[in-house]
Parts: sequence; C-alpha cells; structure tokens
Amino acid sequence: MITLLIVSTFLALAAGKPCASASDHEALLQSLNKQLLRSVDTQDNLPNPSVHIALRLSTQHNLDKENQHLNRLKKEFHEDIEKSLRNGELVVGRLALYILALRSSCHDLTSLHLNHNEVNEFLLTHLKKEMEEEKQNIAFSQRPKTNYYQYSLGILALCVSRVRVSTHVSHKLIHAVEHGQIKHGESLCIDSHAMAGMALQCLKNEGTSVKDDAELDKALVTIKQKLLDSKRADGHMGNEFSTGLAVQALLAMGVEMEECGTAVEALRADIRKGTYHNPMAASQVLPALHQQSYLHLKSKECRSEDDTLTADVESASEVLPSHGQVTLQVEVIKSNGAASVFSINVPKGSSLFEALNLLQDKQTGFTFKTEDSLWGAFLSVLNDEQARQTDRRYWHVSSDGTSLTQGIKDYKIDSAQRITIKNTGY
Ligand code: B12
Repeated sequence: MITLLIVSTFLALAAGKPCASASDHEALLQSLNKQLLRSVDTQDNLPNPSVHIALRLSTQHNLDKENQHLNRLKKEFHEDIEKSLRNGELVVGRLALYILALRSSCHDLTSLHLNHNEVNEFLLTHLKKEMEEEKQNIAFSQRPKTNYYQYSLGILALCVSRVRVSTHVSHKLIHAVEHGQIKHGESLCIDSHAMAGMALQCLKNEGTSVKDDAELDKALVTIKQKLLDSKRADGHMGNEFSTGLAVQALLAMGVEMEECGTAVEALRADIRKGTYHNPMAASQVLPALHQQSYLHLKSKECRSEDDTLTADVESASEVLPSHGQVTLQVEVIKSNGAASVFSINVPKGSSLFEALNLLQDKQTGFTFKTEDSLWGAFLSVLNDEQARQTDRRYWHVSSDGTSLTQGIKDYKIDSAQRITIKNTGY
C-alpha cells in the first residue's frame, strides 16, 4: 500500500515536468529539508514557527531536533510574543504561526497561556480577541492594523484548531478579496491571496457558517483565478518567493499537482540556484514540494513518524573570492520628498546591508537602523527618519528603478548600480 502511494506520488510529481526525474525531485527536496534542519541548530536567532511547520509537514523527520525546536518555541518565541504584548505591539501573525507550529507537533493548545496585563489567557482565546480588534479596524479604516496576510493567518490558525471563526471576521476577508484590497505596497499580493485562499478553503471544508455561502465560493474562485493568472513565462506565480505559497493554496483548493507542473519546475530551478538560502523562504516552499498545504495541519496525528533525517555537514560550497570593487550610489528619499545621494565603493558580492554599514562608517551623514523579523533585518530608520507600520509607511528599496525582491541582508551587490530607498506609504 505504502509502496503504491510512493509510486503514485512520484508519478504525480514527474507529470508535467520534463526537466526532473522523480529521484532528482526527491534529492532536491531532501537537500532543502536538511538545510532547514541545519537552520534550527543556529541559536543566534529566535526559533522560527514557519520553519517548524515546514519540518513537520515533511515526510522525513529528525524527531529529536524537532522536539528541541518545539521546546525553544514554547519558551523563547512564547516569551517574545508576551514581550510584544507588553510593548503594545501587534502579534496576530506571529501568534497564528506559533499556534500552527504547535498544532504541527500535535501539542495540546489548552496547556499554554499568554500572560498579559497579569491575566492568563489561552492562546486561541487571545488570538480570537485580536481578530475581533482587527475586524473592527477594517470596519473603521478599510484595512486591518497588520495586513491581510496576517489576518488570513489568524483565520487559518483558528480554523485548523477547530475554533469557530465569527461570520463577521470571515466576511471582512471575503469582502477584501472581492474588492481587490489585498496588496503588497502598491502591487497585487500573491502571497496574501494564497494565504487568504487557504484560510477560506479551510472554512469551507469545515462547513463553518459564513454570512453568504455563495459569496465564499465566489471569493475562492477569484483567488484561484488570480493565482493562476499570476503565472509568469518562467513558471513562477508572482515571484520566486510567492510561488511556494501559491502552489500550496492551489493544492488546498483542489487543483491537481500536474497543473502546477511549471511552477514546481520553477521552484526546483530556484533550489538548484540556492535562491531559498533564507530559512523563511525555504519554509514556505518545502510544504508545496511535498504536496502539502497548511490545511494538512488540521488532520495531523503525529503517529509512527519517520525518524531518518540527518542534518549532515553542509558541503562547503565553492565561494570563489570575487575581486574588485563596484561603485554604489545610494539615494535616500524622505517622506517630504527631500533626496540625498551618497556614493561608495564596496567589494563585489557584498550584501546591501554590508554596503550600507560601510557607508555609515564613512561618516558621510548616512545612518540606518533595522528591526528583526522572521525574514531577517527590516530597514526601519534612515538618516533619523523612521518609516512606521503604525503610519502605514515603509522604506521601499529598489535598484536602478527595479523593486528588490529580497531584503537588505540577502541582496548581493554584483555590479555598479543606484540603490533608491524611498519612504513610501501603503
Ligand atoms: C505585508 C508585507 C510587507 C509589508 C509589511 C508591513 C505591514 N504591516 O504590512 C510592507 C509593504 C512594508 C513590506 C515591505 C517589503 N517587503 Co514584504 N511582505 C509582506 C508579506 C505579504 C507578509 C509579511 C507578514 O506580515 N508576515 C507574517 C508575520 C507573522 O511575519 P513577520 O516576519 O513578523 O512579519 C513582518 C516581516 O515579514 C516584515 N517584512 C515584510 N516584508 C519584509 C521583507 C523583508 C526582506 C524583511 C526582512 C522583512 C519584511 O513585516 C512584517 C510585519 O511587521 C510577505 C509575504 C510572505 N511570503 O511572507 C512579503 C515579503 C516578506 N516581502 C518581501 C519584500 C521583498 C519586501 C521589500 C524588500 C520590498 C521592497 N523592494 O522594498 C520591503 C522591505 C524593505 C525594508 N524596509 O526592509 C518579500 C521577501 C522575499 C525575500 N526573499 O526576502 C516577500 C516574501 C514578498 C515576496 N513574495 O516577494 N512587506
């Protein structure tokens, strides 16, 4: 039976993908799985719930390491959420991911509380409350305090944990889908549509009552169409970093793996190129390659699991020392439109973060600060001006007019270029 299952899985994966054999696919999948397992060994950063979910949705496991990571989440990540609550920060998305991570390890959710204002609350009770606040915010200002990606994650976490989602909360998401309100900066956000798709599909599968069943079905059709329409000539849906989530959502919505063949091939090509070296990026891609979506967490039982995955020592990738310097122009455009341009020579192959540090050290008047997030360093302050989420502003980064698709620590400077960092509203 199991053999039959494996053979049919291989056949499904091999379908519609001329460039990879089933064994090639397995090897790539395993390399990404091992890379994620190695990432949880690093103790410098907070444990990442998204990485935990991806490890738990994989076929191969290292149960010891996964347990250690779960314990770190329950301590360090849990405390970090409580710290955010004390600082009055928004926690919807991180709390939802944490709940999904606990669910992925079949952990009893009622055994954990959040301590806030000297009150102990169940995680799910607190999430429900925050979702109510988000819903109110949408009612008053047509958007959540966080964003629709996190709002969808919230619905998904409640639904997967079999907690009823209020019809008002789900209606706000359905309405946003139908009115094209789900954006990333100025452009259509494929990642958020994928997350919304999984959240709404979960409600449909659970038979959760919604304001209007026909409206829910219409929103699901809209999302599916937007995801399919986002396919580029190279197979990506949206970009390299949204394709994994888009495939997950399409699978959750009942699309066959064969229909995602070109997207899966694009993901495989990215893995070969090392595009997903950021653990957060890898964590959103791996489930899709396993033909899993976050919806599978609902029925996860954690019984008789494989325990054969080893981290292996990372094969020393041949990083050839790059020679020479390149000239970088850094243009900063503040919220009042005032622009200043700085110039610096940096070693070829530096990250933008390293380049900005060099520029700061030169004491030319350029300064910057970052904030930590699950994706890494988020640029928050430049030349003493902060672009705040509470004001719905951020520092948008582009190179020679093209928006960067990576953060400042991941983006590498390989040639002379002009980086524009602009305080932008969204
Ligand atoms: C919403 C969102 C934004 C919002 C965040 C604020 C808000 N309240 O809405 C805004 C519009 C500001 C934004 C900006 C950017 N974003 Co954005 N963003 C997202 C999105 C859709 C959801 C993030 C989220 O809420 N996650 C849930 C919570 C639980 O996780 P979190 O880590 O705590 O969330 C925070 C961080 O993710 C942070 N954040 C958002 N984007 C980025 C990007 C980077 C590189 C970093 C380090 C942090 C970061 O803001 C979140 C809210 O505080 C993701 C999609 C995805 N697949 O994850 C893309 C995504 C993370 N963003 C991306 C990018 C490229 C950017 C920009 C670099 C775009 C640009 N050219 O300027 C900038 C960041 C520039 C900077 N200042 O450093 C990429 C990152 C890919 C990568 N390999 O690094 C993603 C995956 C989208 C994509 N498919 O291309 N983003």
